[in-house]
Amino acid sequence: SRIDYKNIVLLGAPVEEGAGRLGCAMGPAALRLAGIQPALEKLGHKVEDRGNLTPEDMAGFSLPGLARHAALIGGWTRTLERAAYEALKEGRLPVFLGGDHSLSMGTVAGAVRHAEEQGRKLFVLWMDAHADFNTPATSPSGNMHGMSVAFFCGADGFSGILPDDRPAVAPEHVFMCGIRSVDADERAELAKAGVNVFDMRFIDENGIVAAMKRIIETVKRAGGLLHLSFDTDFLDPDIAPGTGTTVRGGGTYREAHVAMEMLYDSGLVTSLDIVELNPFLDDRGKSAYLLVELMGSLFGQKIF
Ligand code: 4U7
Ligand code: MN
Ligand code: MN
Ligand code: MN
Repeated sequence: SRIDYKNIVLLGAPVEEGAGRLGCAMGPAALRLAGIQPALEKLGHKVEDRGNLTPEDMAGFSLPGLARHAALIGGWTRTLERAAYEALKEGRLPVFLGGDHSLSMGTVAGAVRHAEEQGRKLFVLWMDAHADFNTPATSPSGNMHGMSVAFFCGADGFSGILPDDRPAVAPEHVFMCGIRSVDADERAELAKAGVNVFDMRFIDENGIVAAMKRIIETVKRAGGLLHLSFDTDFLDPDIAPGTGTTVRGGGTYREAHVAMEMLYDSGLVTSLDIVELNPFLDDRGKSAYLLVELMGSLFGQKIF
């Protein structure tokens, strides 16, 4: 099936228990209130809002090690894996409205199942201050929003959430952009796995355009599909205060926009998460409005 940019579905995933503080469950409502649907429709897309999903019941489930709310996050993962897979199979471009970043455990797992079935490679662009490469064995917090990439790359320690023989994303097909906070054990695992990391220093020295060019070229050459996972805390906290784990020195307004503009021109993005917006911490909708504006650039808004 061919993904149609003009055929977008919005899927709310009001999960917040993967984060250390509550509030992300209000994210889908805030993104809708900030006008995500009309913003995309104005650009000529057909947008269907399918409302919010609910997690499968996994009551009683737990993981060895430190993984808070593993049953609930596991249930969300199963629901989201199927939702992403099915939307892609229908030939639609799913946009997941988060919700904390644990939701990407499911969305990316579903996208990789779909890609494998199509005989295509799935690439992931992870725009985030954090690498989210912890496991229940390495996590300093037990917060599962810091474990998503390890999960969908098939790391040990998550058994029982999805079948053990599920397809995994190859770590060398994961590109991280904006990284500036990595835990000690997490860093070692990340390097061992061979994930591609464009950290803030790389962006300072070479510019975000250089990073984006390399990523886009690699995906194009491989004929791959691209899942974009956009964590609000990729952005500098001065322009996006509405998130629970801010880190200074983040992406600027124009860095974020030009990255989205380049992705639109590439035509590569086939699925998307917008995550970690915490409206309870926001300043009069500032971060929600900015995210919607960035989605405009990702879906074809032109300056000139
Ligand atoms: B986010 C952290 F220890 N690494 O694992 C952890 F610093 O989705 C933060 O990127 C994770 O916002 C942040 O708890 C998860 C911490
Ligand atoms: Mn994240
Ligand atoms: Mn983050
Ligand atoms: Mn966060």
